[in-house]
Amino acid sequence: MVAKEANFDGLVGPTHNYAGLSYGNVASKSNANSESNPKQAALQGLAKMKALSDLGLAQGVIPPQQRPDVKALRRLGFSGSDKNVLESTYRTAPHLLMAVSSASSMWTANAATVSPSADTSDNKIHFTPANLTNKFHRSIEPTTTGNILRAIFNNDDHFKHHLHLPDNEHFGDEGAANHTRFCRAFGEQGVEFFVFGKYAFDDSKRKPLKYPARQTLEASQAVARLHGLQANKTVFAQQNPDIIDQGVFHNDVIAVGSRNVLFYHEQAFLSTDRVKTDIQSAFGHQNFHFVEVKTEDVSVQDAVRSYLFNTQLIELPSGEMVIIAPTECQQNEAVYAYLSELVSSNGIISDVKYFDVKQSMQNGGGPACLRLRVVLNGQEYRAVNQNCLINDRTYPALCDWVKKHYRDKLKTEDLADPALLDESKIALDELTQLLSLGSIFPFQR
Ligand code: SUG
Repeated sequence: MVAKEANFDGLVGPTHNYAGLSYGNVASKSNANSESNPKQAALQGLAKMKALSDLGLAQGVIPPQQRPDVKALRRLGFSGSDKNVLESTYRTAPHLLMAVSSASSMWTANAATVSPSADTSDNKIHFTPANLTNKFHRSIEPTTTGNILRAIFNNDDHFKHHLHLPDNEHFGDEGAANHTRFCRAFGEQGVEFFVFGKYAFDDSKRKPLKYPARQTLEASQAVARLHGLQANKTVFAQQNPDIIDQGVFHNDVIAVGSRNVLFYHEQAFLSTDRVKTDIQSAFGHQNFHFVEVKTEDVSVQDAVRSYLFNTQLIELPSGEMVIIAPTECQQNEAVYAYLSELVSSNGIISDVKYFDVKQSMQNGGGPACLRLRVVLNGQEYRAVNQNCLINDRTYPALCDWVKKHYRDKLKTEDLADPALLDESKIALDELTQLLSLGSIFPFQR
């Protein structure tokens, strides 16, 4: 088998809700306290996974984390039975209960940074879970993320797992949401492109004034070092601080790349010319396509609303490149016009396929947020836990599992219901058996 790119999507967890936890993420704030539908959210995500698998792509699934995270609340001084912990947190610090109940691990673009074996010094695939320090509700994900990745990619000959970076803003790391890889063919040495929001060590450099920059250059450099990447095949670029202040909280909200294509908004980077020169010189003399979207065609605001760039650029087995977009892109006039023109004229991207992932979108998570890309050659693919791959057997089993265990309505006040905690534990215990993952959750250890 030639090397191919697999997408590992996060399965939405049973506590999916809208708590308005992410300052700087416009959708999260504007849908705060709306009623969510966890069952629909999980089924929407699974439908996207199955569709990509049916298109001939390798597709995997990453399980949700245990929420509410009662252990995190105990660490913050709440005590007694689990029921008491939930009740007293809800009474005295409801915002904490919301934070430890978030199903945010579904956005697996933030789970880790992954470097394929063709790029690393020891020819293994390297994984570094993201520490997600900028948001408390996400900072409780990385340890379990590491356990989950080790259970899915469980083979020391092929996979190298690192500990997440030190839990400090200085090394704020949001994983693959700010990382893209370019290559001629997936199995060949590629160029790894890291986009950061600010310098951790130099206050004289520009940074956003209103919203936080979640990724630092220091963090990106550390990940590149850990993965043993070659300096002349690694590019670091600063995100435009002005667009972070307009709600572009990760680079994958304003740019997406694959193979020899970078699709991006003209305002995405602080210095676009420099980005283009650096990528082209690292890529070498082969053809590289910079597909730049002008503000007059699509404003930053429309890009943020529709998630035009939080799309997946996938390569079908026929070699065609296709965009996987959320239906919000169809509903936005400027964006739909742009995409229709793009596929009819540009010759690089041949089609757009639209998916309804609205439950996730309302928290600021589009199709690209929901997936972690892992390039795998034949041996590596066979070394992956095969029960975590989506196919005609696992897909219906996972849909049945969701239908059996998930609620179809959830308000933030329901998070204090001890029955939700029990339901989630029972569901996750069954899921780990379905996916043959062993004991990965704290309640199983
Ligand atoms: O970290 N939203 C997530 C969305 C992550 C999207 N990921 C990428 N762009 N790769 C975040 O801001 C909102 C949760 C809430 O408000 O209930 C949230 O965590």
